[in-house]
Amino acid sequence: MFDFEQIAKNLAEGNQSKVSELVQSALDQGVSAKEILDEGLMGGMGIVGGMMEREEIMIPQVLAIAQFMSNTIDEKLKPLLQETDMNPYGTALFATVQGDLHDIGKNLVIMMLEGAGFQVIDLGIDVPPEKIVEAIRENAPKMLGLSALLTTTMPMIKTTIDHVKESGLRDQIKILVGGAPVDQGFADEVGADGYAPDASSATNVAKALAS
Ligand code: B1M
Repeated sequence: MFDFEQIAKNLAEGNQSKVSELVQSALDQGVSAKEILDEGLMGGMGIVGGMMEREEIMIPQVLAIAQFMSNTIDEKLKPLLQETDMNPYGTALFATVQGDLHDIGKNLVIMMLEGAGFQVIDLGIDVPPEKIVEAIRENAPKMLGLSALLTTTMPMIKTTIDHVKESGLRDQIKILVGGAPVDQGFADEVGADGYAPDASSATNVAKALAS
């Protein structure tokens, strides 16, 4: 049994070279990329979240850890996490809603969807509803994915969906929502078509919505 706590602890302490070494060693021992992500890296982000709450860590340090986690996923885990069957599901538009700067979760969902055969247009972070509506007009995607990580930016998901409705484009697009504070009840309340708690279930929900 691999000691995932070591990855989590070293990530939270910012020991980048140790994390790289441990991730590589887990892969060499045949541990799955998904387990390394879920038990190790996500565990580390959980520790960081607690440190943020207790004000034991400064924001620039959190940013550096977040950036390092993204790089590790891209370099070491991405090829192993993506599916190999490339069925085209059409285009999906993704954004972190206005006011919210968190993008690691969104990027992970995008990576899994691309691996599953979606073409994804990523509008990035802090995206105003007007820009999303404009991008739907320009690209005619089949799906819109909205991510929010803060309880204060969750309502922006509803505002964005309302803008899409007002623009007359709602019937042309399926909307998937997610992010740590979001749940199925909230998704139903704001009129989304789907909700997913994590990147792998997001792929399944997105496939179901697109077919
Ligand atoms: Co922020 N932050 N942060 N932060 N941050 C949280 C979210 C927080 C829970 C930490 C805490 O205090 N415990 C807290 C929110 C509290 C709340 O609202 N209830 C918080 C806060 C308060 C803040 C600031 C206000 C701090 C400050 O400035 N004082 C500030 C806000 C800035 C803003 O957005 N306006 C802030 C800033 C930041 C950084 C910029 C420093 C950095 C983000 C860097 C980046 O993303 N590039 C950061 C980070 C890293 C975190 C934590 C530590 C980690 C988030 C993360 O990347 N998790 C986080 C604490 C935590 O989550 N434990 C925290 C890993 C990621 C893979 O998981 O994003 O949940 P997650 O994504 C999952 C699912 O949610 C789901 O799938 C993903 C993969 O499985 N999912 C979707 C996500 N999007 C989806 C979309 C879908 C479907 C599924 O469909 C469309």
